[in-house]
Amino acid sequence: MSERTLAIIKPDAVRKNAIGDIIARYDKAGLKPVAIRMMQFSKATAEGFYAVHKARPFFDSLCTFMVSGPVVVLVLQGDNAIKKNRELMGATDPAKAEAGTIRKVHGANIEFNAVHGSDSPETAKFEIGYFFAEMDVVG
Ligand code: IDP
Ligand code: MG
Repeated sequence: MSERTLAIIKPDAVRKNAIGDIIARYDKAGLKPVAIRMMQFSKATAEGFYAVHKARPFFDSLCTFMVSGPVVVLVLQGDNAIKKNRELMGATDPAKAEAGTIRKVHGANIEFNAVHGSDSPETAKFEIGYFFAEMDVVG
């Protein structure tokens, strides 16, 4: 079933000039970009996006990281896009991620882990709507 997911190339990956490599991995996996936006998060943008993690001990640090430089926000479309992107990303902690996954290749640690990906249809809907209007998405 074709579906959409939200991906973010985080500030650490943008800083190390990995945008092209990461988008090429989406392409090869059949995850077609249907919207792309480069932006600098404000604190409020980061806190709203990660509101579900508000009670976690790493919340403030995570939000500080996410505003530390520009990010690339994408909507990816394809068969089982949500699960497929989670597999392509690898585990949250790069040390535990499978070889060849984006986080294994580009992540430094459990916080600076290169990419975000929606984890369910409900979060994908919220996250896509957080950054894009329907008219911003093609295909
Ligand atoms: P996910 O990105 O694999 O879905 P989540 O548990 O949703 O992982 O956490 C969101 C983000 O918060 C992670 O991608 C990572 O950047 C950061 N994070 C998660 N767990 C920790 C932690 O234990 N310490 C520091 N940062 C964390
Ligand atoms: Mg998550």
